[in-house]
Amino acid sequence: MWQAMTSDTLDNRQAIEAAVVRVLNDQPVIDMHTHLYPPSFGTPVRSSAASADPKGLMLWGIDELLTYHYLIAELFRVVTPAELTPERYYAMSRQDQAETIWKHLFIERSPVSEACRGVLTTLQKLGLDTYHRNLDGFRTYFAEQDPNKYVDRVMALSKVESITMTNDVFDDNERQRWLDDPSIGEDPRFTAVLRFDQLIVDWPHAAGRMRDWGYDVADEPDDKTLAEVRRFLGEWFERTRSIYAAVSLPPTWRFPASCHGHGDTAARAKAGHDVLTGAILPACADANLPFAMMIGVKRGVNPALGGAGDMGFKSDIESVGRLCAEFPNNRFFVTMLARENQHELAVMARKFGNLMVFGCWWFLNNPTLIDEMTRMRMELLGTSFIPQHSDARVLDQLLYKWSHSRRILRNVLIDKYSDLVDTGWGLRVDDIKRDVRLLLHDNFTNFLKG
Ligand code: HDL
Ligand code: ZN
Repeated sequence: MWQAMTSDTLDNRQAIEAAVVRVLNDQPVIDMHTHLYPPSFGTPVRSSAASADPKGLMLWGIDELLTYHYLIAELFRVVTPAELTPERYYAMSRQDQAETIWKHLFIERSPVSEACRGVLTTLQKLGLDTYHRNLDGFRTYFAEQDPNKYVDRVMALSKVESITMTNDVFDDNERQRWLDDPSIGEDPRFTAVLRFDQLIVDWPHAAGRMRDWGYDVADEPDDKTLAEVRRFLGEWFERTRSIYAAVSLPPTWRFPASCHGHGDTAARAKAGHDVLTGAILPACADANLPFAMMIGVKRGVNPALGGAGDMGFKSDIESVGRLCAEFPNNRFFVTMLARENQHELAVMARKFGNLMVFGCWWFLNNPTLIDEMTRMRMELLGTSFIPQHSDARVLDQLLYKWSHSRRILRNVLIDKYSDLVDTGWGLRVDDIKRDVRLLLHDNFTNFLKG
């Protein structure tokens, strides 16, 4: 007996659109990859309610928004070396850096890039007047904010239920904070992810650091070394209460190992391979943690730009498939940085249930590509993928990154549900609620549980 169609059956585009808009606006999202921190990690931002910690990790407010490394890259497209060099820029105060970017990218040119538009969306969502372009007026607002209350406000406005951090154990500043204060990560609004790129991409350097920390590891990863890496990871998984583990990998990464290319050696690539297979994946399996691989980044393509100098290149999807096949007891979050990898990544996810595709990463986090990727993924994977993460580095960016992405997801869903209804399918509001909760929340939490 066909289930009776309730009154909330949606049989036309207008009804579908209204339902999708309402459901998307109501569904909180878990942001599964950010570079955000709670106030417990200190903030370099001065305000009426908090003293500034120059090496603090919680970034927020107009000067941090304007000096986001995406905008630094765009600044150096429009100034000549005679006007400003990256060296002179980085020697400026944060406020002077922000004013320089505001002048060149917002006042002297229209802020039409996604990163520029994002600053203005953020200010607008906070109820500030972007029409009069008054930078000092923005500063007055932010100077009055209490960082802790501001976290709540931004999360409520952006409908972000939980913020997932990136906790790089090889970052001395961050690592020492965890060692100095075991409770530092206890803010219930944030969860931790242990990040350790160097274990795979630069094992000799990682081994040296681990020896400094008291771990008995060799430059050649023998069995004792692999056991020590598993101990190291287990201790830091526990200390941070990480919900998954993560690395970013260069476009030359291969599995099984081969030389990573320029500046790498076959020995170093093999060491990374052995640490991955002999320590990282067993440690993740022991802790029932998924392993996230963000593949395709080449660091320092233009070293002068600092954090703005990285680039993405096409990477090897076959290596991802081989890893998923050889480690069926591990679960893998994967995102890739090249547009050219997106279709084959989605097809590879059709082959492996332990592969969860996520996000429109970094140079893909632009409306045109988010739309293209989300449509393609839905046509290949249905609702079994995680469409987006923010990658936010500045707290307030949640306001624009999520509003821009929800709008695109809305357009995709309206089209896909309209195609569905055109087949005579009886679509209900509850169907949309279930699907949107999967895309923004449950696909992530279910994959964490395994
Ligand atoms: O490695 C990463 O996690 C990347 O997201 C980088 O942090 C990058 O600089 C970034 O912020 N992308 O949005
Ligand atoms: Zn990131």
